[in-house]
Amino acid sequence: MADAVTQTRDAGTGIARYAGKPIANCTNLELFNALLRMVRDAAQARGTNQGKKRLYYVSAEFLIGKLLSNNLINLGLYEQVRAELAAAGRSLAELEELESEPSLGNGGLGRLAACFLDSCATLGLPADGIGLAYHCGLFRQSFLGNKQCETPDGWLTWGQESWMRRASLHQTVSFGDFDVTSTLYDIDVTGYGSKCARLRLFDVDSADERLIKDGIAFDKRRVAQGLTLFLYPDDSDDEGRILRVYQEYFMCSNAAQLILAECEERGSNLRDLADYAAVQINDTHPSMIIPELIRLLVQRGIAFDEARGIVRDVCAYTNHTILAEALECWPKSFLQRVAPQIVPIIERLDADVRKSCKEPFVQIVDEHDNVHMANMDIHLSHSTNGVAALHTKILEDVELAPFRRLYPERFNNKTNGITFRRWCIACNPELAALVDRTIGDGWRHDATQLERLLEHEDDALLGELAAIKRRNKERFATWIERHQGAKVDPESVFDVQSKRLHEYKRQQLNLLWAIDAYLGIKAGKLPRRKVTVIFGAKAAPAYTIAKDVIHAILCLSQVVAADPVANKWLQIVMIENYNVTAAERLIPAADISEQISLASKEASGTGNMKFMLNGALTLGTMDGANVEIAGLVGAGNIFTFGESSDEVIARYQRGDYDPMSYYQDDERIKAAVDFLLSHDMLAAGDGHSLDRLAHELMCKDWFMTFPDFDAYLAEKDRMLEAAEDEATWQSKCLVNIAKAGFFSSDRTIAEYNRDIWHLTPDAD
Ligand code: Z57
Repeated sequence: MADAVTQTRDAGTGIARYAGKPIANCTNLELFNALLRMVRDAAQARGTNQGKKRLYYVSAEFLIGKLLSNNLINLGLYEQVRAELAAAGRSLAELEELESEPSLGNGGLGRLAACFLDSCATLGLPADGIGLAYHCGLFRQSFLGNKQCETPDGWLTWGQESWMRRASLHQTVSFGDFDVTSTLYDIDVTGYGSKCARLRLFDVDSADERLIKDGIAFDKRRVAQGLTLFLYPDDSDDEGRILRVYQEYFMCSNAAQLILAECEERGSNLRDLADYAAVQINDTHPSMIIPELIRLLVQRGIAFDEARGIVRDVCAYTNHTILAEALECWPKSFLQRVAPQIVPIIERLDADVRKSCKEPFVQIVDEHDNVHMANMDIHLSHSTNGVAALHTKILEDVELAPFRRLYPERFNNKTNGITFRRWCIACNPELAALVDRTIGDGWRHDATQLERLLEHEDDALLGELAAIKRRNKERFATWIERHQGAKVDPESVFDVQSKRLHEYKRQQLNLLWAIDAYLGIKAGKLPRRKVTVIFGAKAAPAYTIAKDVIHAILCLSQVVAADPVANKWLQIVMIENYNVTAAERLIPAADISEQISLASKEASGTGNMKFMLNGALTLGTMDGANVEIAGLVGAGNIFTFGESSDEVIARYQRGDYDPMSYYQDDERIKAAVDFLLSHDMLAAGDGHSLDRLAHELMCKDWFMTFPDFDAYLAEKDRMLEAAEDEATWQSKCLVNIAKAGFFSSDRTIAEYNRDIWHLTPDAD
C-alpha cells in the first residue's frame, strides 16, 4: 500500500524516476541531484522566448544566487515537490542547503542583471544575458582575529555543472600576442509561468584551475590560463588591471561574434542589425563591444561610417554610478597590448567627436592617452540611462551635462527594480501566502495590485503581519546560530545594514551610532528595547579603509558582548560571508532598513526595495531610489534625515568641508571617534587599523559622516521610539509592502522595452 502511494506520487513530479529509486531510499545528495536534473529538463522543455529581435544584455556580472527553489517556483513545481518530499519524510529545505551559491557578481549591479533576466523571461521577451563563466565567484569571507579573510569560492566544483549546458559553439578571440578558443555554457533562466531567457557564459578552453592555489593570488602573467578563473581580479596594481581588460575584451569579442552570427542566421543582412538585436551595455565593463562590432562589420564589407551608425542603433548604455573611481578609463597602451585591432577604431571614433565638438569633457581619448569608456558609450549608443530618478537628474544636470546638451533625446531614466519571485515569494513564503489570502494572487503578475492591501487594513491583518515578522526573526536566529554560532534575540529590534562595504554607503556612520548607544547605556541611558544591529558586508580585498571599518565593527561587537550590562540592551552582529543566500534569510527578518549613503552617491540601491517589500521601514537619506520610496509611502511611513544631494554637491564644489571642526565642536562625535582608540577596543583589535580609521574620519571623512551625525542619531531615536507602538508600526509596514509594487523589475523591464529595445513578446 505504502509503495503504491509512493509510486503514484512519484509519477506526479518524477523525482524518484530521476533518482532511479524510491525517495525514501535516497541520500539527500541523490535527491538534490535528481531535482537539479529534473528542473533542468523541465526548464528546457518550456523552451526559450523567441522573436525576430533579441535582447543581448551584456554584463561582467550576473549574481544569480541559488537556483533550485527559484526554478521550482517559476516552473510551478515548488508546492508539489515539497509535499511529495514531505510525504516521504524528507525536507526540501534541507536539500536547498546542499546547493552552493553562484556568486558571479559583487553586489547591486550583478544582482540587478539577474533580476532583469527573470523579468525578461516572465514578460516573454526574447533575451540573453552574456557574461563570463568565472570558475571562482566573489571570494568567500571569513573572520579571523576580528578581520576579514578571503578564500576562493570554487562554486563550480560542487557538482552544479548540471545547470550548465555546454553549447557547441567555439569562437576564437585574438589578443595582441596570442589567441584563445572560447567555450560557451548556457543556463536556462526560468520565468514565472513562462518560457525561458538564457544566461550565456563564456570560458576559455585553456583555463587551468591549478592556478587557483592558496588564496586569491595567482600568476597574473599566465593570461590564457587564468582569464576566467576569478571575478574582478584585484585592480589595485597594473598587472591586475590589465587582466581585467583581457577579461572585458574576451567577453566583448565573444558577444559581438555571437550576436552577428545569430542575427545573420535569423535573416539579418547586418545593415538591418537593429531590427534583430538590442545590446544593453551594463555599466562600462562591456564597452569594448562597440569598437568590436564596428570592426567585425567593416570586416564583412560595410563602410566605417555606416557601421558606426548601425552600432549606434543597436547599442544602449546604462550608467550605475557617479563615483569617479568607478568610471573606467584605460590607458591606450593597455588596449594596444590586449586588443590592438580595436585601437585604430577607437582613435577614429575619437577623431570624429573632436571634429564635431570642441568641448574637451566629451572626448573619448584624453590628453594623457586615457580612453574614457563611458564617453565612448554615450557617443556610440542611442540611449543612456540612469537607474533612479535622482541619479538620472544628477547625470543630466551635473556629471554628464555637456553630453546632455549634445544629445538631449538620448538621456532617460529607468528606476531599478527587483524580482518579486525571489525577493518575496521564495524568501518570505508566509508573507506571500498572506497577500494571496487577502487580495488574491494577481499581484504575482501585476505587482501594482499590492496596493489593494490597504483596503483590507484592520487589526487582524496587522496582527498577522507582526506574527510573520516574528517567525521570520526566529528563523533567522536559528539560521545564524547554525551559520556562525551567533545567538540573537528575536524579541529585540532588528536594525539591518547589508550591502557592500564602501565609504560612501557609510557603514561607519552606523558604527558611530552603535558606539554612541553603547556609551549611553554605560552612562545609564537605556534604550526602550534591546536593539540588534546586524551588518552584512564584504570589503574589496585591497580596500584598506573598508577593511578597517569591518575590523572596528567586529571589535565593537566583542566589546559590547563582553559587557554584562550593555549586552542586555545592545548586540552587534556581522554576518560572515554575506551573499544572496544570507540576504534571503535576513531581509524578511528586518525591522529597520538602513539606507544611509551620502546623498547623491548611491545611484539607486536595490536592497532598499527588498526590505520595503518585506515590511521593514527605511531609515535613510534622500538618495537614490530612497527618494522614490519616500514619495510613494509618504513622509509618515519612512524615516529620513541628512543633507540633501544639492547641499552635498554644493559642499564638494565649495571644497571647504573640515571634519576636524565637527570633531572638536561636537562632544558626541568626539566621544564616539575617541572610543575607537579606547582601551577596550585596542584590547580587542589592531591599533594600526583602528587608528587609521579614526584619522581618516577626523582628517578626511570624504563621505561627510559628521555633518549628518546629529540628524542620524535623532532620527534613529525617533524610529526606535516608534517601534514600541506595535500597531502603528505595522500599519506603516503595510503601507511599505502595498507601495512596493512600483519596484518590481517587471515594471523596469517593461519600460526598457517600451523606450529602448522595442522587442515583441513571445505570445505562446
Ligand atoms: C555596482 O554594484 C553598482 C554600480 C557600479 O558602478 C558598480 Br561597478 C557596481 C550599483 C550601484 O552602486 C547601486 O546604487 C545600484 O542600485 C546598482 O548598481 C544597480 O544599478
